[in-house]
Amino acid sequence: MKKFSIDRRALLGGAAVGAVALAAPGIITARAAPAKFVFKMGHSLPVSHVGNTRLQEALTKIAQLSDGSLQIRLFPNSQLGSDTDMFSQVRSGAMEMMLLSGNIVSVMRPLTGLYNVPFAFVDYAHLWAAMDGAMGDMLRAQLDGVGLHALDKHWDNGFRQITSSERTIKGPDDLKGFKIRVPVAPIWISLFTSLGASPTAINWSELYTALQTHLVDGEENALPLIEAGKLNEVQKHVAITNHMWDGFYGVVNKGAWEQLPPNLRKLLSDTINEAAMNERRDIVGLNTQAAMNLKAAGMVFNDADSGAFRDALRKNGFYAEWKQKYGDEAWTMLERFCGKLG
Ligand code: X2X
Repeated sequence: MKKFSIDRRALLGGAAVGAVALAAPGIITARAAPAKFVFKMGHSLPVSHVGNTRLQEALTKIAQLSDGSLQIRLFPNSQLGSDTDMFSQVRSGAMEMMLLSGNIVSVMRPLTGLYNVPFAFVDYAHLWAAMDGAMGDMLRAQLDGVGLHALDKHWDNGFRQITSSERTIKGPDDLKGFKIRVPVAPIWISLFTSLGASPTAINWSELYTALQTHLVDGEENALPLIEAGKLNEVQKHVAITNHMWDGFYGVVNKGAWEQLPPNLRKLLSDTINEAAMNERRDIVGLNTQAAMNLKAAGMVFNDADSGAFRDALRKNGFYAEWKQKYGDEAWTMLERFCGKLG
């Protein structure tokens, strides 16, 4: 009988190969290669974003270290659909893994976006203490309820800034009537409505076009993503507000996770968590670099009065409303890491 062998290079090159080899009848013997797992992983970040490059590195490493047993094909840039579409695919098992923003999953499990409370976190030291500690554990446990296994280390999207085509935004008054795109998440709509703006929820994958056609006049995102998404082509001003931090959960469909033997689970978690830690470091440096690049590309930056925004939110009852929505236990947990809000 013809000896069954696996060409490792072929395996690394094409995810379908493993599946084909397994499916070929009558050639699996006791000495055959181990079972193959071929997963799909999606996210909405542009190909050039460091979240994508760090993830691709990790997935290549997983394929190599598992000798081709676990191959995860990466689909960046919303190739498999918008964040909202991918969220339902990873829950159903149509794809196995995703970098999932808290804002997307907060529609079903509000607590997962607890870190999005505006002006809660002012620096990374407090933020990572929360996300790598008891608060992060509390939030990750929520994902179990939507059929997902959450990896331990959150990925950094960054502190968010407001961009606009025409307005210079310095304080709350400048937001009056401002047509701003926000992610599909209740707390964003509530935030900008309470400040007198006119928010529209749109997925990231539709954002460039929404700005280009002036469906909206502005948006808010972290500088590295503003740059990678080339939003400078359709926006002029950047107001440094740091109004909110945002990140991504690394998630695996629970059924797919449970299918994996313990050694592959460990390899997957360790490698992707390590990549997340590298990506966090990259983002810090990129924040400065992206500001320089965006200025060189013609964007005009101004500092905004974060204190004035925060005062406005205190006065208009925003914090009181969200404290009630999240509940005392979650709010106390948040304040344990970021200090008294509201
Ligand atoms: O949709 C956005 O703005 C993004 C990509 O930054 C997220 O938070 C999902």
